[in-house]
Amino acid sequence: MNNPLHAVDLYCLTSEEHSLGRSNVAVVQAMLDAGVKLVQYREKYKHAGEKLRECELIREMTRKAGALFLVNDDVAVAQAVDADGVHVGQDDLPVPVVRRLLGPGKIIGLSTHSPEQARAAVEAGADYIGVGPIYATRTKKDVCAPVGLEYLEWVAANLTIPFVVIGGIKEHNIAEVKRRGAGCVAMITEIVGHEDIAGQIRTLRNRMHSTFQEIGS
Ligand code: TZP
Ligand code: MG
Repeated sequence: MNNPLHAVDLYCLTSEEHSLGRSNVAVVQAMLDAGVKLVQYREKYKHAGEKLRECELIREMTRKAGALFLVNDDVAVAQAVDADGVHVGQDDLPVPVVRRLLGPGKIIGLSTHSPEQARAAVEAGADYIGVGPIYATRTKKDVCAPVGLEYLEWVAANLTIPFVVIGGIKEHNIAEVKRRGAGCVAMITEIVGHEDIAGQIRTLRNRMHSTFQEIGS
């Protein structure tokens, strides 16, 4: 499969509690207006009915914008709105089970925190892996200790499937993760927690792009 994740540089997630009073839907619209090509709906504090209503809207919006739409954890909601895929963690449904439920054409991402978990993710048929938390973060409640830049470097050197770095990534350290081999960068609070989401996305993209030129790859 020509993996669409290879073409994504900025991976945006929702989190209404960090969105300065704005709704997930409004935040996603701002992301799409800024040209974002992948959105993951991540919402830990809402019931299924409300998640479904938001995801129906976001599905329409992402389709119109030509952006990929993934749902965190909730396979049923993803299926109901025909999302492009699901992102799961180590304690969620196993990748082969999600694959059986979603079918072969959908994208499945799995969070990993070690080389062993990364190899197991590839073996299990994940389409991409999450690599993190790179730095300390307070955004995720049940988060493990930072995995550090060494694990990122290991993934960059040893795996061929796409990977997404996440956890504590900010304007000031985005150049560092790019230098250590990150292609695709995921951020929550650095984007949803900014007054001017579109402007912040432009700033982050510029930072990523200038690092790209600097390392010449
Ligand atoms: N997975 C690992 S760290 C994290 C998730 C969902 C939270 C990242 O949030 P932030 O605000 O970009 O540190
Ligand atoms: Mg999860």
